[in-house]
Amino acid sequence: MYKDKFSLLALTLIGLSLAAPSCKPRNESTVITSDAAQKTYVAPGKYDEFYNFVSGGFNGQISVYGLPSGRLLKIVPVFSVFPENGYGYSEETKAMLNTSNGFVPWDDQHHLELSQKDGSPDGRWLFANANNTPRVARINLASFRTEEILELPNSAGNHSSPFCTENTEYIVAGTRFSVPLGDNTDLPISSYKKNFHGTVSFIKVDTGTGHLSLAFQILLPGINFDLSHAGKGPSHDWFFFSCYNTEQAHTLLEVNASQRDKDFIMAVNWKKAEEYVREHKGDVRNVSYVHNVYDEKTQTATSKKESQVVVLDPVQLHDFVYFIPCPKSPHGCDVDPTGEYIVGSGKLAALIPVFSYTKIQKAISDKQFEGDYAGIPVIKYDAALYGEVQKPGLGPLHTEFDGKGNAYTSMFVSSEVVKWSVKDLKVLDRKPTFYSVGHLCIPGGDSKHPYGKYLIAYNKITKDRYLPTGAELAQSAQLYDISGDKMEMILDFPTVGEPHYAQAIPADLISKNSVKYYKIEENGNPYVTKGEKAAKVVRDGNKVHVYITAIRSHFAPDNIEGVRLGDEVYFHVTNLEQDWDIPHGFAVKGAATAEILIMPGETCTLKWVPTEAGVFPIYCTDFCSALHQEMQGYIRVSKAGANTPLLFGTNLSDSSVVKN
Ligand code: RUQ
Ligand code: CUA
Repeated sequence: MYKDKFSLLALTLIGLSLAAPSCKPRNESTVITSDAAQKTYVAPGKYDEFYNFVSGGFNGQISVYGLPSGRLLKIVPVFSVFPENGYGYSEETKAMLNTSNGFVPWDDQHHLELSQKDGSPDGRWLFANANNTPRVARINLASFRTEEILELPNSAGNHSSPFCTENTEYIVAGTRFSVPLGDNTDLPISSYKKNFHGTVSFIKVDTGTGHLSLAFQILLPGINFDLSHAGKGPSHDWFFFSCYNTEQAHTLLEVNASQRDKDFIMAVNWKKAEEYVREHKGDVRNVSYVHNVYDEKTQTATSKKESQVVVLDPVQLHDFVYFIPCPKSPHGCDVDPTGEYIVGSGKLAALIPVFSYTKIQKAISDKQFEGDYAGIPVIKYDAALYGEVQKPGLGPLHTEFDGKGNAYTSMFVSSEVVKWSVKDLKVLDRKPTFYSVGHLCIPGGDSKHPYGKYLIAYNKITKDRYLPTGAELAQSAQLYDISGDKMEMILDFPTVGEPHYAQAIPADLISKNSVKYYKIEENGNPYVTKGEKAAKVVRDGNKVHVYITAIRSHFAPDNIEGVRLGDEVYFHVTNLEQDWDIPHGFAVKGAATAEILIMPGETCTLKWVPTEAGVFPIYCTDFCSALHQEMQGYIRVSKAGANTPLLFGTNLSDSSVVKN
């Protein structure tokens, strides 16, 4: 995604061509050692050591891999409909994708963050951002399902998100685009400097349920917010955001937003902000946003419209927002495990600045400001700076940590990962990536206690790494063993979509809690059928509700008559199985939706509006038994106004007419 931007900037500013062949690292032949295969080999039937949750970028989903094997285990749909299991198509899940702009069945998913306890990932939830129509999502890691999506008002592109505080008190959401806010937003684009604003949002996470609520927003000048990370340990009360386009350009940003020598890291004291909210110092603004929650009990998502948000203005309310100059168009904003060092990665900078939390605090109390930017104090660069990593490589983007005092930064332009020591800022090692690396991930690598051991590079350009598949190639992730002094590349594995940030966690923190099936007695779906005997078809005006059960290897009923053109048919399919890994699928010919995949013990609803009279097959789509292929039936549709009697069952003879 940065390729075009970089080609121009690199030519003009770095004097280096970015045309694809030149981004090929030079020492390619030296990368693989002989025991690489052993290090990544997970024998058949054996489990991987880590789960790796990888954002899907423009596919709007999350993919789950095992490490070190790189095996794809699952795709979890979040912001995009998923015909594979009916997410966003079934009546139960449609509401998940509601927004104030209506049903938005796609998004651009960039960053993931695992929930944390005491600064370590706890395996409960995974949070995801949507970069297009501003939203955050919460995925339950027991069910691997998206349970909640919260839209963000006063935002236009939620890129700087969904990073969380040490105990998951909050996740944040900073807008990528600044836009006009308030009642009148129909304004000339050229009035950017005067009328456009940005916000960052703090979203409260309920410790018990994980439920999200928009706690407050901070009103900010019209610049772009890119990435963020929470402080930890001593810096627990603070959050750090990278900002670019402090030039406030609204056109040709690749040139116009690269004028200033430094942009900013923004430091926010969220504890202080909380105080202001508690003291009602915020402004309650009328807005409109949608909050969607999937209820495990009813197995159904509902949407709620929300209409207010508390906005804090740091120009009026002092001492909780500061800018720190950071060279040059910073992207990644990463905090080391001790919480003392904040790393800003200027995409166009020839060095990596590392800021000190202690010095920032001292600079604030000594008022070492170089002035203000739009009314917000700007701390002097030198007063906040711990030091600079000199000559790290070209195009630094993101930094992760190994918990042993080392940092690893991705270099987009020079296609490499660079390892450096946080204490003395010396470069210790560099290894090529293939090619143009974006994000990095080390298990626990942005937490207080990284697990080290592996590093994964998520590359933007694949070129010649895999068999060609037409104009679009698989994305390429690369696994490095980082347990020794020198990094060692041990595996390439293709990924789906375009991965940005990722998270990894020891497998047992999640696998031990994994749902195996849902207890049928606890099924609270209003359309459940708790046994074959209860199966029925009910007409309600032009709506026909089919209460149908699935168990190896038949549906009940599997013959249905009495539906007429003009009817809407709702197949409420209950999977009666009480065993792990026995979903049934359900599809009907000509349905303008997708299949639904029903987990054992659950009920799921497919809506079908027949478009012609005739007899239509229904069948199970998931190969569930030796007689899976026999798991089928028919539904008859008569002309509008016909008086075909309602009839349903299994083993029906010519005379078995059921009145309803
Ligand atoms: S981005 S490659 Cu996180 Cu959207 Cu940096
Ligand atoms: Cu049920 Cu195949």
